[in-house]
Amino acid sequence: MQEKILIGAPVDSGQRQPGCLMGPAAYRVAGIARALQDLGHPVSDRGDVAMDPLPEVRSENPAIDQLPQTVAWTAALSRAVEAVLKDGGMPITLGGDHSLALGTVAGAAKYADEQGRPLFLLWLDAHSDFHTPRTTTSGNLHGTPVAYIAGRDGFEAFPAFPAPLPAERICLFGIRSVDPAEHAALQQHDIAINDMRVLDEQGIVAPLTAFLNRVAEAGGMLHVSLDVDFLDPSIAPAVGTTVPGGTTFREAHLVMERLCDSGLVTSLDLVELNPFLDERGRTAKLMVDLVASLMGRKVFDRPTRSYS
Ligand code: 6HN
Ligand code: MN
Ligand code: MN
Ligand code: MN
Repeated sequence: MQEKILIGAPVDSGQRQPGCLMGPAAYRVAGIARALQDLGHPVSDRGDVAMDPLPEVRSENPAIDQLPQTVAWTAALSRAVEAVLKDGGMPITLGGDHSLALGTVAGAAKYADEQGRPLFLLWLDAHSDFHTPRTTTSGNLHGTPVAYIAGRDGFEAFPAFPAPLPAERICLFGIRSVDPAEHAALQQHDIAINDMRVLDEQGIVAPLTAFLNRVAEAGGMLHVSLDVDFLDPSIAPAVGTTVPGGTTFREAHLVMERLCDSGLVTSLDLVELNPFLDERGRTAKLMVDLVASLMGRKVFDRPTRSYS
């Protein structure tokens, strides 16, 4: 089986609430390596990535927080993810706030480009993260990676994104909090937005299957970015940006089970876990269990016999 390679990304420059830098340690304590090994996967842990030296960059937007740090993380994490893919492994980045995806997806995009394969992105999140450094009012750069990946203007301080993903290769899933500037920009793009209403009305399976079929038909690589706040706060309290009305325990597991069956996932981010806000590690443990579902843990091999 393909090696699963853990990359610690103690990033917390993308938002202002301290604690995300403890995320990688919490995943290790919650037993992520062991959970994968128990499923038969070879696992190696490359330890925590270090930030690059701080570049001299600035933004015209006075609200922006910690731009040099975020640019420095972007460069370092892009290299780390690309290196794992080149080694034939599947990178699992343990965050760290969501600004780390500026780097991880850039690394995956660079590798996909070299392979001549299209990269697709599944964004599991309460938020659309479609601000640019120019439009963000909070100044928190964790709200920007999808815009960077889609090639929006405003990221001049960052390394150029290898080959921006066209809208039809991006799928937002679980969305229920979109700022006005993001909303306006999303209306100009054809990005699939499976907000919570879509999931309530159609369920998880139909919209997810439609996207996965596109990935499969294109022979694509698939990067999955899982934000803790994709989950309902009642089951996943350890995140600084909780939004009510998130996915349930079973909905989230079903997404992971379907992703597992598809065999399409080539890289994964686990982001926004803030262990300082957790209750006895329950959110960290849930995230590890979701990864286990994605990697093949199931009660029964399908099809199961059901009784009616
Ligand atoms: N996340 N739209 C809000 C902002 O501050 O720009 C929230 C961003 C949340 C970021 O989900 O990773
Ligand atoms: Mn911080
Ligand atoms: Mn996010
Ligand atoms: Mn979010």
